[in-house]
Amino acid sequence: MTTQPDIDAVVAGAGFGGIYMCKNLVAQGLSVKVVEAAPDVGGTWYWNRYPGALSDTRSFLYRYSWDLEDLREYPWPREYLKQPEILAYLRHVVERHDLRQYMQFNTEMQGATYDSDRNWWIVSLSSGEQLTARYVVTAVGLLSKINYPDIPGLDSFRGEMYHTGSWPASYDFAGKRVGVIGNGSTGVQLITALADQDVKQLLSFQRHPQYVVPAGDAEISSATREDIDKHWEEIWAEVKDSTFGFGFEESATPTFSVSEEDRERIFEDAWSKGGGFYFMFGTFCDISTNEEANKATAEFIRRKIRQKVTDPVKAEKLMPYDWYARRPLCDTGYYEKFNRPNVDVVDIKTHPITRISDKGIHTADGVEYELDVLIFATGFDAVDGNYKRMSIQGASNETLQSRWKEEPSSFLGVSVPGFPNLFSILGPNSPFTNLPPLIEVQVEFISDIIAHASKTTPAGSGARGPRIEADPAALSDWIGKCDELSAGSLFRKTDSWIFGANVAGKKPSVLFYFGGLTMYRRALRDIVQSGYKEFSFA
Ligand code: FAD
Ligand code: NA7
Repeated sequence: MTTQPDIDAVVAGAGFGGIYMCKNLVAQGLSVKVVEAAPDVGGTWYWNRYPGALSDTRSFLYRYSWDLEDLREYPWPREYLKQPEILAYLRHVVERHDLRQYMQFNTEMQGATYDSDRNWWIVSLSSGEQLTARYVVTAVGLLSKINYPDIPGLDSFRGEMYHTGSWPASYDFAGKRVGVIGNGSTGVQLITALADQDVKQLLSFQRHPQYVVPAGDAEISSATREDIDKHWEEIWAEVKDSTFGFGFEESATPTFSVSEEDRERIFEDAWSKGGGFYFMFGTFCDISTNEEANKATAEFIRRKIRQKVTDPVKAEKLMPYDWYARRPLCDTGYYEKFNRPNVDVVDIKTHPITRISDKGIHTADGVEYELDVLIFATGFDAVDGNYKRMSIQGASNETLQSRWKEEPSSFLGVSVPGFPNLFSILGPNSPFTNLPPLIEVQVEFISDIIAHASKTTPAGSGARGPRIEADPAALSDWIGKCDELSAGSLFRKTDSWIFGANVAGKKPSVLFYFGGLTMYRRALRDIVQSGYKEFSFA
């Protein structure tokens, strides 16, 4: 009987997570195969090539922290990175560390079955191959499985139709009537960019208006760059010791502890400095938890919208009145684009879309909007979306998909009891933060636990290798913590992908840990220092 699997580890996904996971496991001496559904590396940034696609984490923090020489040398000319720049950066990392040799593209992991007798996973790939692997790491992304709304008549549209999360290599909208459904982070970026292209008409079909603050994008001066280059170690230490990892100190000041005058000044300062997370969490500490604080902040933003949009009818349509409690957004001139005569907003909350015809969109007030191009900026089946496409069968023959049907959950976002030697990056109940530093923390935790298990497996029992499994009680505790930490948040009262409340038929649940990066890292450190007592190493 064969006693060794074909390979030590299969990693699914070649975005930020999969690339670093591959690098670390190879460095530990493991044999690794990364399988990626796309034709190349990049993950999110391979697929989301829509015009205006931008990271809204500042450039210096949307990268890996572990290569100091590269941090000092790699160029980033502006405060924010555009999609092609992030894709180029990830390709550069893969080339620099010679990781492409471990990667197989155009290949999806379709499923995996745990073989308890041999303690390995039998991994099925879309290429038709089956591989046995001691470890499987899913780095399949949390904003990756695209969400297409199920609107009657969708297939009858005769114009061009696109989803932002699967954008074509080339397009030409000059002189065309373009409709965009969706105005989340993606829709805001896309609309801002398309308005500058020579489109005949641009209509935003908008259900909920959003609160959008300026990003504060600008060129990076050589003095700023030099200063950052001198202080990388301190910068990363501070980032990893913060709540959101966005490079600012979260405010500890309650909104109503200052005078109205001071409040206005603090908001104005943040508005001119820019940044979505900064505006929500760097100004005051209770905007996402205190209803009155939230209302005061929302009113400030509405005043700004009124000032920016000259047509009062358009301005009113763009004005949000629900909680300011979705992922904070920032822009590079979104509202101003609606001052153009060929850019308008259609309020589909008041008059919902009834159907799509061969010519365009019909709304409940009987209007037909004729379009040449229809774009869905309708987001993602977040966090567990990509897992629904796979069948992962664990130690007791139960599948992860059936376990997660009611409520996707995982211990620390990385491990699920009953699924030994399977690890996820950004799995359910991961912290809600800037993601590259979090991905690093999770990758390093996974690498370390694998190294620890290999060291502690007694000689002679090595043929079956280590079997690492999270304790069910530890998972229950973690779910309880996630529930508790989000209980007072207005985010939880507001429908969005953060609580799985954006996809028809998906049951909303607590998908994130709201304790922040520093508390999360502390929790991981305690686990490591206790000798991983929340895990069994059978
Ligand atoms: P991804 O980059 O999503 O990569 C997952 C990969 O797995 C994909 O390439 C996919 O093809 C592949 N895959 C999926 N299923 C399978 C399978 N079964 N088999 C093989 N391969 C599979 N985060 C921030 O922190 N800051 C930002 O400013 C920010 N901006 C964003 C803007 C946009 C438009 C989007 C969509 C996301 C943004 N994010 C941002 C989130 C972003 O997804 C993460 O920052 C990061 O890219 C996640 O990396 P990842 O490797 O975990 O997953
Ligand atoms: P989001 O933030 O989920 O936004 C999706 C948008 O699409 C939002 O405006 C939705 O309206 C709209 N939507 C979704 N389904 C429909 C239907 N059926 N009809 C009309 N409108 C619809 O996704 P994004 O891609 O913008 O951003 C996701 C994250 O990626 C972002 O936070 C960054 O982290 C990167 P709604 O507001 O729900 O009424």
